[in-house]
Amino acid sequence: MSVRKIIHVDCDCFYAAVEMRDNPALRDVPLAIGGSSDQRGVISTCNYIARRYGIHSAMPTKWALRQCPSLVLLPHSFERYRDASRRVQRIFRDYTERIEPLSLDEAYLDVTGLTHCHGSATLMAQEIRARIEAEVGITASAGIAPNKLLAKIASDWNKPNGQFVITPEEVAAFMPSLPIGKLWGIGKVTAERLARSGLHTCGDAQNWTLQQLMLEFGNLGASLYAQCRGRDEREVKQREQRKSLSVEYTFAQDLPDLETCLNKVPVLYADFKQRFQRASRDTPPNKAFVKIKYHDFTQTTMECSCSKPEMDLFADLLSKAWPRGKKPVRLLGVGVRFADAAPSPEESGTLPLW
Ligand code: TTP
Ligand code: MG
Repeated sequence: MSVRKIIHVDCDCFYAAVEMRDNPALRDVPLAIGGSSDQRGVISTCNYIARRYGIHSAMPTKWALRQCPSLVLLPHSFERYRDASRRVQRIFRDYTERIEPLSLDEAYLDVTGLTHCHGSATLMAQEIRARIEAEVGITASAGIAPNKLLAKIASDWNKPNGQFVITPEEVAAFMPSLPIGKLWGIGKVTAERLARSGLHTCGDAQNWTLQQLMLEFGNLGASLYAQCRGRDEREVKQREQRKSLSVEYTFAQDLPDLETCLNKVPVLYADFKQRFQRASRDTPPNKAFVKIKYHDFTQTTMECSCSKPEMDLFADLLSKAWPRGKKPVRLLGVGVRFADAAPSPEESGTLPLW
């Protein structure tokens, strides 16, 4: 088994958490987000107070209101959920480019070989969760494990606002009591079919040989054989790689000339540098650029080769680029581009720290 370090992060009652953040009075009441009951709506999610009444995702709103008449029901505000999601994803990208988002509020991160937090995936997960709370205003739970299967199971273990680690050494002891329905690709119907054959837990499945499982369940049997032992070789599949990192400011009042533009470089650079220091741990950039948007919305960018972006370089680029328009400026940006956004994880000679 290849030794990976995977973190699965899943925000707690995501839509409801965004609503509670934006209106703290909602924190103390049963709250659900979903379609209204007169239009045959269903509940998308609800806060943990509402869950005590048995309310859950995909439940018809009508039933939910019957079960909890004091339920506060809100319509969706997808723009705010997407914004929160983008901000969470940005935090992930400060750690690794190897990110596989599963939905707005959930992603796998492959942190194998990263040196941040002394290489401890546990500490990275803790830091990521703390930052999500501080910077986005919602909480998240995390699972840390040698593969995607176990990381996802683990993130549910101490929900909400918790995390759980399964080290490679703990896998063998963890699996036998795990209900088979927790495995990847086993829905309710399949779990019932397995139960009819006496397979309730992963331990039950471990007593079957590969041949027996395949004979009885075909390809599913082969997958079961590996999964019930906690094996999963699926890679974290990146959907997108960061190609650039930049900060842009739109100014309340247009900057009339080059000198005023140059005066803004230190504050832009300070902001950029902070993000850059967090983000570029495993990828050096190959270009630096400035972007200028003039008051009439025409724009220009100028770039140069660079692996260590310094403030003077941006000031220099700006001085060369501004005369192209020689007009008041409404927006300035500074940033870098990456040629190869995702290098393979470094080989580590030391024992992995969990
Ligand atoms: P989940 O992560 O499944 O649920 P959750 O974040 O609300 O709660 P928790 O993780 O703490 O158990 O889904 C994320 C969001 O996706 C959820 O906030 C709303 C939306 N969603 C639906 O719209 N319909 C659904 O059936 C589910 C499960 C989720
Ligand atoms: Mg969630």
